Amino acid sequence: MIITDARVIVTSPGRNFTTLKIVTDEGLTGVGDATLNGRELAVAAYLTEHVVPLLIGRDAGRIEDTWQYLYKGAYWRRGPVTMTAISAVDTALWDIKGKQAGLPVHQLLGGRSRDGVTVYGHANGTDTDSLLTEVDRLIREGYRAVRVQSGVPGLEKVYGVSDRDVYEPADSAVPTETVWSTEAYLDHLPGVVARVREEFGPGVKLLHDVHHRLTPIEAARLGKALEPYALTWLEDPVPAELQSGYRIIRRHTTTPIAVGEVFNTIWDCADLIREQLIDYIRCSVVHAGGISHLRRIHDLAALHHVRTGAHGATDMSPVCMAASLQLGISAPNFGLQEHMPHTAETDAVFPHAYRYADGYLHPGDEPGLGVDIDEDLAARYPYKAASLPVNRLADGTLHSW
Ligand code: KDG
Ligand code: MG
Repeated sequence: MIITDARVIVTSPGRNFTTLKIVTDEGLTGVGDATLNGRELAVAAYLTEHVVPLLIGRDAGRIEDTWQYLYKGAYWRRGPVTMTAISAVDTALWDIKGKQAGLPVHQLLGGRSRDGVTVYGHANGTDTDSLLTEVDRLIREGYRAVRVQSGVPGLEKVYGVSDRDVYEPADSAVPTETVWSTEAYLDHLPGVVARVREEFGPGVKLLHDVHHRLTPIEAARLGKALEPYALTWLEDPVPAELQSGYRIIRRHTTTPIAVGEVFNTIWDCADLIREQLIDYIRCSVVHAGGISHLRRIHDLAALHHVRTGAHGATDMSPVCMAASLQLGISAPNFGLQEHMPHTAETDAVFPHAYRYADGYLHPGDEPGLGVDIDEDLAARYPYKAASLPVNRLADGTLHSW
């Protein structure tokens, strides 16, 4: 089966998404998510200028060879733009392979290892009372795992929290500037988690995302303070460019650690996994080389007692979510899948077979990934520049967001 066309579609049904659609001579098509939040057009250009011309005329069945060709053939390896583009191609080719076989992709990955993919929802509160209301709502909706994020007294804006209905951090063409205080955060958070645990008991899995803001020794202190409340994971406590930094956290606390949403390849987490410095690896299909490469990361993790915890914020399109669920239902070391539901407009642009029920997402049994893009509808939502915020300390120093 030969690739005859590949289209890059940028659409903004409430937020920006970049999608690759590959077309074959036999009429089968496949889709891949190519969304890199705040840098959507860079990936679109990379695909259009440098990848699509190479795809035309290739055998759509040669998924591995195409991955190697785009990775090794670029000479400039890795990086989020390159790897997101490769992810899109890889995912679309798996979609086509599944349709050709008449099977959902998880059947090509070894079949189901479980009945449903356990998801965690987001409970966000500007203060502790509103956070408790949100946790209660999610538990009543069936969630067994809840990520808790809270406002911090003295800080106007904190990652994960807003007073609007839908939290969307990429909120302005020029990055919004927010002020950060590690001291205020470390002082406040343990009390918040204590309240949530006290209110809801041991039956619910609780998670928290630090969003890359601490140093290893600060993260170690936080992990220790949170031990009595038995978090399922503390996410991205420290920026992970320096993987050895995680040794310091590990030395001091038994709070489990989850990392990986900004990683692009297995090399970003190889030491973290091999040294068992983390408990959950959170790479996504869209940013970590597609189904082919993420499966390798998961397999390395499985050998080292590390479970999966796939990133699933709203900037992973429904195409990424569909692919993530195909992996999640089949991976032996699956842990949790993040679930931050998309808007109705986004769901309409990306019709999909997956569905939420009682704390689980189910990928469905449609051949391929079970997702598509409605190109006519997509054309009605033009791209709108939107960047993620930046953080500064009170004295103006730029800090990780
Ligand atoms: O684009 C950035 C978001 O995907 C990220 O801020 C969300 O940290 C995140 C999470 O865990 O969902
Ligand atoms: Mg995160």
